[in-house]
Amino acid sequence: MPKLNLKFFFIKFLLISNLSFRIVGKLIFQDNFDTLDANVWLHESLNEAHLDEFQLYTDTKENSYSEHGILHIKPTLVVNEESDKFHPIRSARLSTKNSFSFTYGIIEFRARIPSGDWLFPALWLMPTNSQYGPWPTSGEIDVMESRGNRNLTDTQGNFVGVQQVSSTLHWGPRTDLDGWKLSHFSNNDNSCFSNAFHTYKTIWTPESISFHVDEEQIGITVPPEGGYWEMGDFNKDDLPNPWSNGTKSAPFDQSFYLIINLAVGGTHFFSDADNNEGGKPWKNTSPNAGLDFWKGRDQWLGTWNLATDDSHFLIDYVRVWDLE
Ligand SMILES: *[C@@H]1O[C@H](CO)[C@@H](O)[C@H](O)[C@H]1NC(C)=O
Ligand SMILES: CC(=O)N[C@H]1CO[C@H](CO)[C@@H](O)[C@@H]1O
Repeated sequence: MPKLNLKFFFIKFLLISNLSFRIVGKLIFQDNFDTLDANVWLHESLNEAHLDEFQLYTDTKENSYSEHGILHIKPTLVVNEESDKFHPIRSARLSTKNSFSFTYGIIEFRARIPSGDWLFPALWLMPTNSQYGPWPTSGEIDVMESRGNRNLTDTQGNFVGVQQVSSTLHWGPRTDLDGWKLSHFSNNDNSCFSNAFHTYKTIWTPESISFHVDEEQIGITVPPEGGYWEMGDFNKDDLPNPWSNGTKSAPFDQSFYLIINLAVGGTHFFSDADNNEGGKPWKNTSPNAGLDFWKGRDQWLGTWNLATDDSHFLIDYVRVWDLE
């Protein structure tokens, strides 16, 4: 839970919820996916930061295409190969890195998440210029992340698969000093986010960043006057403040771009401590997690209904408005 003074939080909340009626400005970006426009969406390939995941990203129509106004990101299997550093899945990651970036605004995606064990869909934003330094110093805004497992529970017994979506900000002066836990919010619904389209919205202003699912606010982060440096209590770490020249919303006072992707597994996002019906075929400490995952496919392949679009990440639209 964010360490916020409650009174301060409520006053801010009232101000901001009031404000949000007035702040919607012009629509500055819209894609309804009548086509998948290669001038807008860059197909990103694997980058170093995601080598631990089990997919490679392609730009082929097999893994991403638009159909009846819906963008499909479809995971496929690589069946004719098996090696230690194996990535057995193909998928897609699309971004507006080369076409559209913005600072502050309202971002709304309408999407249906996929179901199938270990599928990991995400709608998020990354910094265009990483002005404050490498990840996570320049920030990351995760509008929505989820897990495709139908029966995955955490150590407290809460469903953390398709019954849950979460939103997170990543920020910190060093990789091992990421304050994300203070700005992480999840929302559970036992009717499952994979059964229908939902809207995922982020309201990003100089004062706060709030996350909304179907118009309901699931969380808000309001940096104090000392900004994210103060919020993360990083003074004690004896490091220079990388955001000292920024505003109190730094690193979230710079330009960001949109990303839509469907990842699979990996050694960071699925806890070994969680309980999955069917088990988990790899350990996050395994040096060959991708191969372990593939060898254990009897445990998960049956949960991907490959004859239907259940395993596809479906996106109806993306819209961004600036602030008034
Ligand atoms: C802030 O700006 C000053 C003057 O341009 C510069 O010397 C300093 O390195 C900057 N600090 C950071 C953390 O970027
Ligand atoms: C054991 C168990 O709870 N199985 C459930 C897994 O999830 C599906 C879909 O929600 C249910 O139909 C099963 O009963």
